Parts: sequence; C-alpha cells; structure tokens
Amino acid sequence: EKKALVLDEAAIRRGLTRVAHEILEKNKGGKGLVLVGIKTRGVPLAKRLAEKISQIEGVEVPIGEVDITLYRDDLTKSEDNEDPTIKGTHVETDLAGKKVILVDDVLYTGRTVRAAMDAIMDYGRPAQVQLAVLVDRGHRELPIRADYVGKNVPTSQEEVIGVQLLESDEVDEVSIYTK
Ligand code: 3GP
Ligand code: 5GP
Ligand code: MG
Repeated sequence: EKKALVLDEAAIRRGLTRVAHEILEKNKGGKGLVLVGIKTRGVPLAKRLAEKISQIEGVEVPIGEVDITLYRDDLTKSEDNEDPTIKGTHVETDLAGKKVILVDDVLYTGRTVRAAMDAIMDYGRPAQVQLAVLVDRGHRELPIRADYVGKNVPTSQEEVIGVQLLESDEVDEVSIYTK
C-alpha cells in the first residue's frame, strides 16, 4: 500500500545534481573517478551522475556495473537470510589507483554494498571506494555509510521504498509503501 511520495521527478533531478556537485567537490574534480552502478537501478543512476558530471566539469567519467543477487524472500527482514552474492561484474576500466564510486538506489542493511566492494576488488586495487545512494532508509547491519545521499528516508522494518526510474519504469518517483 502506497503511503507517501518521497521524491518526484524534479526532486530526483535536483538531488542527483547536488550529489554530482558534491562528488566533484570532494574529489576536487572528476579526474580518476569511475562510477560503478549496482544492478539494476543503480546502473541508470550512475549514468545520470556521469552525464551531470560531464555537463558541469566537461570530464567523461567511465562507468561499470556489478550485479549482486539477493536471496532474501522477505525484503523487509534480512535476518535468517543468506548474504547477497556476486552474480556478475562488468568493468572495462582498470580500477587500480582509481577513485571508485559505487552507486545504488536504496541503502538498507549494507550487505549489498559489502558484496559489491568484494566484486570490484578483482579489477585492481582502487585508491578509494566511495558510496552514493538515492535513498538511505536506515537499518544498517554493517559499518557502512554513504558518502552521498539523495535523501534520507527513515523507515520502519515494515515499510519499503519504491523506486521507479524513467529508464525502466516510465516515471521518476520514490515512494514509501507498507507491506
Ligand atoms: P533495484 O535495484 O532494481 O531497485 O533487491 C532487489 C530488487 O528488489 C531491487 O531492485 C529493489 O528495488 C527491490 N526491492 C524493493 N523493495 C525492497 C526491499 O525492501 N529490500 C530489498 N532488498 N529489495 C527491495
Ligand atoms: P541492503 O543490502 O543494504 O540491505 O539493501 C540494498 C539493496 O537492496 C539495494 O540494491 C536496493 O535495491 C535493495 N533495497 C533494499 N531496501 C529497499 C527498499 O526499501 N526499496 C527498494 N526499492 N530497494 C531496496
Ligand atoms: Mg538496487
């Protein structure tokens, strides 16, 4: 059941524009950056951020993607379930010495990001790994935090965040749902 609209199209656009500026500020430009999207919806978000960085700074930032499989059946309860595992990785750039920014739609327990960090280490030793998410819904189970957050949305364990993106869902919208 839908409870509330959290971000509409304009809010998503502004949030991603702000995050693009924050990435450039923290890294003193776009040189040496690689954006790695976590499938599925982290991938179009990584592309949008790269596009904005290109518009702002005139720097083309390479993009990669990792596919992390979740074995959770109840998506609101991570206990008693297996950890996410790496399903596939596609990174054309050598990550050695690069500043890798992982990009995902929702940050929850942190287990997906942990698995994604594992996945990218096969592509060389990055100088740094950072994390950008559209929504942080809380409930971390690992010592992982995002460097860039579109919006913090405190949720209860019974709530889920619905993320719809133009690339896959015909609309840009983030909402809170109750099961
Ligand atoms: P996405 O990356 O394309 O957004 O986690 C696998 C998919 O299930 C994700 O696809 C995510 O959007 C969706 N999903 C929706 N609600 C939840 C949830 O509460 N927990 C998890 N782990 N995934 C959810
Ligand atoms: P974590 O591993 O941090 O628990 O969960 C992160 C991954 O699960 C993200 O890739 C995200 O897509 C998905 N996820 C977790 N919670 C939600 C949620 O409430 N809504 C959506 N759309 N995805 C979620
Ligand atoms: Mg995701």
